[in-house]
Amino acid sequence: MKLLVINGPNLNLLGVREKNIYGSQNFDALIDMIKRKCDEEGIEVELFQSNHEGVIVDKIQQAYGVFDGIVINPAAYTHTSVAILDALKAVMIPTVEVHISDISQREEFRKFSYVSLYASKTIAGHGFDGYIEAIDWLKNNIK
Ligand code: CA2
Repeated sequence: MKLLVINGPNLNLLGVREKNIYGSQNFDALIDMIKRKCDEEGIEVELFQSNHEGVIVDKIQQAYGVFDGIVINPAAYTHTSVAILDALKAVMIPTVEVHISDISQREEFRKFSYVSLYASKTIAGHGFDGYIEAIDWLKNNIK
């Protein structure tokens, strides 16, 4: 199984500020944790982070026919991007959406997710563990 893990804008700054919301571990720790998990499970994984909406759209388009599943934390684009939603709908790759924080308990503008209109599952508020849960879900549910 081949998974693509996409992280959106500013997630590369994890552990720098807002530690009360996103925890104190940095982005490298997140990447290491995901790589270790996929290694243990015998899953091939590519990790991708971008601060640019169109670059994320390009990456999703290029995933067609290459990846069996996508784990995506679209970060701020969660709440704004019809383009990312449309790209996911176009490639039709099984997708799990992850948020480190519980977006349902934060500001009003974070409560709506465009990506959740396509994602098979949304995991929010479980910290970094949400990515592990997403990988497990895809492993157990991809035919
Ligand atoms: O909870 C999540 O994972 C989010 O996707 C994180 C995004 C936020 O815009 C979403 O509403 C929820 C923010 C990503 C990183 O933001 C940082 C802000 C300050 C310092 C470090 C990271």
